Amino acid sequence: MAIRALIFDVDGTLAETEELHRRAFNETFAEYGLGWHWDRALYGELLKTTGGKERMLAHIRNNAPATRPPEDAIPAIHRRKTARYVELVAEGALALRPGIRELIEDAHARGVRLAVATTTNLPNVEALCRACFGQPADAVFEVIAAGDQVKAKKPAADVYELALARLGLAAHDCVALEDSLNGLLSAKGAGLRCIVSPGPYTEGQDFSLADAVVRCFSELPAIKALENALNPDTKEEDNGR
Ligand code: XBP
Ligand code: MG
Repeated sequence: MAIRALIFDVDGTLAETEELHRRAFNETFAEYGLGWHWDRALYGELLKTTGGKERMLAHIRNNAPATRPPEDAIPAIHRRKTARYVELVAEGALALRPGIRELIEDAHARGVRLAVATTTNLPNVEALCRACFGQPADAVFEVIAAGDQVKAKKPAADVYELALARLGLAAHDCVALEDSLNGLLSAKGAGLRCIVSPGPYTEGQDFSLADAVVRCFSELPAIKALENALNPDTKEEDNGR
């Protein structure tokens, strides 16, 4: 089945962003005097909850921190965190994961359409594209399904279903690229083939539902390589090139 579109996850897939998100969260918590500090271990746990606002609520409900802002203050705190994250991204703190740029360029060259399906929000996607591609997000991706545009975040299928609807394509025409179990479940829930490349926070999760798992996206620098990864039995014999 020819691939008509690639649908990329953002955090952990386009770039390893979670350490920068964690820094933006912690700096914002300090600004608000919450006395919260999410270290790597705690953040790794909290990442099981997708969405920054939902993650803060999960921290309050599951870890009962000494200081608990009223739940209706969470959106404002998250807006401040987003503003801080956008500043950090604009300072050049992020790099695309190896292979992502080459794959996107090859897709553009071959007329394979490009979309995003992410839990993070639009300002964060825009900041990453400007910093890492030197272009606005809509110059790189035809469709961007993000954050609060859907009621249920990953692992629910909503955000991938939204991307498919906006592309006007069926799931079998597209391939999702992900880094996490939540993302994989979301893509599979929408009926998509999904290739996973785990990152530092998602290593060791159960990717048995993935159509392919690669150590690094640099193994997929072109559409042909991606097709081979999805159909290993039909892989063209390598004629020694
Ligand atoms: C990963 C997420 C996001 C980010 C933080 O999104 O779950 O919540 O961790 O971004 P993706 P926000 O689907 O791209 O892997 O604070 O904007 O939610
Ligand atoms: Mg991700």
